[in-house]
Amino acid sequence: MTRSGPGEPAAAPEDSTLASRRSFLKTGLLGGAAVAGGLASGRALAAGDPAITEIQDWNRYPGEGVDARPYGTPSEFEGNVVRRSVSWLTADPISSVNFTPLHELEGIITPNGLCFERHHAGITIIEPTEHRLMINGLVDRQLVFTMADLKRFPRVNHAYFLECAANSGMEWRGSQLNGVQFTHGMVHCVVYTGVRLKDLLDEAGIKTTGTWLLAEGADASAMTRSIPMEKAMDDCIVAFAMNGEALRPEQGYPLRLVVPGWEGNMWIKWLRRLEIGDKPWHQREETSKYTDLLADGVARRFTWVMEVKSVITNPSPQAPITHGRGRTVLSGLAWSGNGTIKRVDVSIDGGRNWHTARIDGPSLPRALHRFYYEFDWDGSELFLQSRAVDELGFVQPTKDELRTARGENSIYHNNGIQTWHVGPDGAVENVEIS
Ligand SMILES: Nc1nc2c(c(=O)[nH]1)N[C@H]1C(S)=C(S)[C@@H](COP(=O)(O)O)O[C@H]1N2
Ligand SMILES: [Mo]
Repeated sequence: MTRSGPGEPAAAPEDSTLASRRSFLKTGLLGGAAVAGGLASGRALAAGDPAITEIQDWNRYPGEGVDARPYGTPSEFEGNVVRRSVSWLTADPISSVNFTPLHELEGIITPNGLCFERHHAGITIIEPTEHRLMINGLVDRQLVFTMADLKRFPRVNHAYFLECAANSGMEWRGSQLNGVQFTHGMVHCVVYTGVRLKDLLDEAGIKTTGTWLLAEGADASAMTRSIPMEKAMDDCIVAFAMNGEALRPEQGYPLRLVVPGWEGNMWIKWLRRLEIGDKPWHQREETSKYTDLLADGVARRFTWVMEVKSVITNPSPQAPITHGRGRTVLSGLAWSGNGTIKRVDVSIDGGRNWHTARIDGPSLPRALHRFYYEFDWDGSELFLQSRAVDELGFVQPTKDELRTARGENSIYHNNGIQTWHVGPDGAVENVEIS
């Protein structure tokens, strides 16, 4: 390395450095922040670094005016920050999935354009003025709402994670996909705006025999799931906005069901109908799919809650350590369908020693939590793991513990501890050691 990294002591500025600094001051272009960065926490102010000693084009010419992008898009230099799919996973993109680039994101909120997509019959395009939500079945009054009708109910705002029950499903029997985007990217966390499902159900008047609700989508898959009335009356939202703007077409525009903490499949997109009944409907998505085949051949059904889980997003296979030894920031995400995350532990030696990570940012129930662990990397190989504990005291299990409890046949509901191997060169690989 020619310049000292952040983990190494900053060298005293040499005379030549001071000289170039003085000439910079003369031109009147020196940013105060650059000096502070160079002397305090950054690399030593190096002579002859044209990135700081030369005036760049962006410093010389004015840029585009306002309205160059009426709907703003990310910097052209962030073009690699995209959803990605795995081509061999599904036969056709209309019934497929892509993945959130977790290793490229900060904080707890997923930008709308990066929320993973899971469709069973493609992205349905709905004209909002023609969209209707119907409530029928065991109710006093069968009702139909337009979007305008719905927006006259009191609104609520909540940040919630959505995790597909199949997230990490490919990893049940061993490590397989080399990237946190692919092993854990079927999760996103969004601030939803909508109306309480309870308010709509109260308006219809649920009969005392009405103990189950069937939610149905307006897409060609007519996705349908049974939801127990206690959950429907508790915290479910009929949402029309995400992160402050209308739902994206991929996420169910103009209306989707939000079922906090429960598996993503129940969050019906393009929501068109709510039927009230006295028993579950046993639809395809709650029998053939989204059930857990146990070791004895029995399929466990209705495992709705997404249990406590975490993963280190950086470093990870798509985000290796490139700065060499010294000061290193480890970052990750934790979440639980049971509420908030109480603690996250991090190990850099494959679970022998654990350190309490620092949770930073809002700690909201059933939302993603961001954690950090800062350490000095000595350049030796590491086995990185994270283990979350939720507010009910549930501890994220190892994959061996999961397989002992549930056998080898499962796909869904894998909340096991993930291990990343870091080599001396900083390259990261998906491995399994426990
Ligand atoms: N109408 C409808 N709703 C749906 C689906 C669908 O294909 N059609 N897919 C479900 C599944 S399996 C998941 S994991 C989530 C994915 O939500 P997202 O695409 O917003 O990430 O939507 C659920 N709701
Ligand atoms: Mo899903």
